[in-house]
Amino acid sequence: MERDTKTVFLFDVDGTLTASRKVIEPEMARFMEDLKSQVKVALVGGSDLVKIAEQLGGDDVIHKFDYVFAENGLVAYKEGQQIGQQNILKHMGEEVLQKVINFSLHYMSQLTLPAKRGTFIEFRSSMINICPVGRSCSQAERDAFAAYDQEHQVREKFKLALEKEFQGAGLQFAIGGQISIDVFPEGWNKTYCLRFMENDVDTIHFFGDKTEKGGNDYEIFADPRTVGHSVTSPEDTRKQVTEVLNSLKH
Ligand code: M1P
Repeated sequence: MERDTKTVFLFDVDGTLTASRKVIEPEMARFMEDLKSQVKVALVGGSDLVKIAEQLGGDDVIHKFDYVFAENGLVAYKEGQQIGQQNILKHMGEEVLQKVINFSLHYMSQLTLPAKRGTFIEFRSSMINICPVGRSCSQAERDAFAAYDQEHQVREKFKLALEKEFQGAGLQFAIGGQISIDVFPEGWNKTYCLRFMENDVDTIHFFGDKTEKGGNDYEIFADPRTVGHSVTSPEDTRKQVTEVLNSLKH
């Protein structure tokens, strides 16, 4: 089949192309290479570009995909060239951001968890990532927090407290991965990246695992500009992509 450049397959990273924060499996990497010979392929992750590159084959990641959108697309690359960069500090101002950071540090200081390590707040170019266990935790501590969180809804309760405290402040709070909450201005969710593709292609197929309300794939999955596909694992992604490809050939 001739490459269909009017169709893009857009993928979330964690839980969709890779296991959470893990490196892409060789089989999945080969599958994506083959897919790129048939349609355009794109990535959209909540993580920053450094983390996305770690998971998807190093600095070359911006050349392996037609589009790479880090931090929900607030940091955007097309065909290896940077085409967008936003700044939360300029957008929200120091005062609001400090209130969020102070409130979060205070809230987290009252939590007792299986483990607490370091880097409870990570300041990124377009979002703040808040992490009760601390981003410097080990893989075992990450897994222990994830299990504890499932049982005790630590992040869900924290997110509700943030939403109550910052009602009307123009901020959005999203549970993306396993151990943290992303904070960004309203509208800076994954739908932000669509502006960079919608004039280039006719159809955007989106594949993500956190597509339920409150998950960080929800808005883009439900957006009228995409055809949304909810997946449960990288294996399920391959299965669903193959089904969509087959339907395009008929
Ligand atoms: O899946 C995307 C998320 O990946 C990480 O989440 P966690 O460390 O909680 O598993 C973070 O980079 C987060 O910002 C991002 O949304």
